[in-house]
Amino acid sequence: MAGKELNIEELSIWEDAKQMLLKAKNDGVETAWDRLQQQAPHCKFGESGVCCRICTMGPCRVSKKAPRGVCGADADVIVARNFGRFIAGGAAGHSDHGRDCIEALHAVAHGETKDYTIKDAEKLMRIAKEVGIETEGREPLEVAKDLAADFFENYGTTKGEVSFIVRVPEKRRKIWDKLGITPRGVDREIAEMMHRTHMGCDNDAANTVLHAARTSLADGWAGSMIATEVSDILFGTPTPNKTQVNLGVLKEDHVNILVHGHNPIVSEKIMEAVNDPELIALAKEKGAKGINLAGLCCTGNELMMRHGIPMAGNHLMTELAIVTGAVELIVVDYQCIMPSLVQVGSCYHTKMVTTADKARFTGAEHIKFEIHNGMEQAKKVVRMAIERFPLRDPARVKIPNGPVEVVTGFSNEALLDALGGSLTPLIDAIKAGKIRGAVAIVGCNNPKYKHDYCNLNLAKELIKRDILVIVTGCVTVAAGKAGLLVPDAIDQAGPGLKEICGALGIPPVIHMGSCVDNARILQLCALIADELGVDISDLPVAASSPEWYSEKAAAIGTYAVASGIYTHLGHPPNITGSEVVTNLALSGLDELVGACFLIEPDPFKAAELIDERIKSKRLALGLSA
Ligand code: XCC
Ligand code: SF4
Repeated sequence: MAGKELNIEELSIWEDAKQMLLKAKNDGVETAWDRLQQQAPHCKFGESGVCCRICTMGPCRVSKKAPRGVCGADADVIVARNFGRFIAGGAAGHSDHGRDCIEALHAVAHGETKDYTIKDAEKLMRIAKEVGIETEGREPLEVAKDLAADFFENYGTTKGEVSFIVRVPEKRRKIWDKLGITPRGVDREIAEMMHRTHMGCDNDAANTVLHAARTSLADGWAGSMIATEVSDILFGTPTPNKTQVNLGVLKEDHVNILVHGHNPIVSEKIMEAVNDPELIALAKEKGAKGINLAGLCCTGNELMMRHGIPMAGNHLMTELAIVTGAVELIVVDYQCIMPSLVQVGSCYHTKMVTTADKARFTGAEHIKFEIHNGMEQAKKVVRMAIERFPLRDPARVKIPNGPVEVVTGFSNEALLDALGGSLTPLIDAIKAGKIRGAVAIVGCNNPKYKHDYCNLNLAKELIKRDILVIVTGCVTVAAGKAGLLVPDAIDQAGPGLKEICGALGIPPVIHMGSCVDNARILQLCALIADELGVDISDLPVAASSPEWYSEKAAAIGTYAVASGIYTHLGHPPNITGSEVVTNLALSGLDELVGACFLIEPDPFKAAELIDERIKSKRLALGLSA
């Protein structure tokens, strides 16, 4: 191992993380923080986006001395192409997840599975109607067939534009049409991005960036939005419920199973299987008091939103959860799953199980989940976990104590309910300046930051300023661990936000779900804009991903900006090698789509700058600052 000894105090703000980092060190377990040190300093060409590997005349790394690649591409073209493919990767991740949800809906509608059903028929009918499907006097399953077919079409090109374009405010649609960035089909935009960035195609950086915007919009307003809506139809629309977060949710005397990944299709069945009386009896036979299920990352968010399953941690806690020595099995589907989990697991008795053919891990056991066998496979996985309980070494178990309470489950439907059925109370509070604006803090962890320092401090600073905070993805756990996801947290909010949230009995930081559920926030912004008769870019709102790491997070940030939402990132994507692309991101897009990116690693400064933006939007609407 290279480099100097890591100072654990500096790595995370959390007690549970620090305890496990110390234990990892003593147990000889390597973590992401160790490997980051081995990788540093990072390659400057890669970091600034000027390394091109798109053909074998290269690879080319451009510099002052050699300003063009072999084909003649300059830094702007190379950076734009790399960025375009980065966005395509993220959009593909969310959207392919959405496709898996449609396949499940299709199978249910056509009677091809008994393992999945429609849990929210009311929502099914509502969504079908919204996208123009006849619902009058029809059976839900018949409507579901048509809805699945319609959603499948969103991936191709048959329709010219994606179905949820109906949700986009009129003014926004005009901007997209004028720029030629109205998303047509999910797969089409992604494939076109791959085509454009092949050698010898789109060699105009700004033009490539605009298609990146279009690709990201196909993610936000189709791939992710479909994933969210279909998941609600199949598994229920979330309503507020209470649960707990941090590593303390693991139980020393129980079989502990972790679900990790993104799509609720696997985790929902695991949740049912851990409640199977036969399996619970088997767990007791093996000496455990019962079976305990906890979530990680976005699949954890999905289960927490809908069912109040506790969350053990976010992205940087995934390795550390295994270091407790108390996890019998971790079952994953796809995305954000560190390959290192296999190695960490092998240092203890922890089994890793993969479930998707598109995400296999060497060294893990593969139990393939299909729509027709989800329940059977889930029981197999849970049984396997139980069998491993006797292999646990009690001497190597350490579970940090003191899980923290959270309130979760704020779908837009639930939020409307909490508001008494209409957006009016929220809009009135915004107009009166009691809630000055809203900011969605979303996304990941990244070991380049002190774990959750920026996620948490930005949330705290914003609520102090009477700005409502919405969280999804890995930021959820940060807010939750700090006690911000409970109604009592209004004590940390400014007077206006305190008054409104207090009256409604909701926390000042609202949990809206997983990363695909950022589509809920898009929809909410569109509803508010429509209600006020303005564009999304006129609203006193912003988005932020302080500690982001993934291609998916970049796609989210880009669709937020293209939808008119000013977006803060803690650090830039790998684009700084191009002036054209950097200037577009930081200001040029503001003129084109009414929003741009802000880059600021310091959460306190970021809060200040976001607040400035909200002030200017409020003043432009004729409201008090
Ligand atoms: Fe992944 Fe979605 Fe990021 Fe967390 S927030 S690290 S993308 S799990 Ni989506
Ligand atoms: Fe080099 Fe051009 Fe090939 Fe990229 S596409 S590797 S810049 S020759």
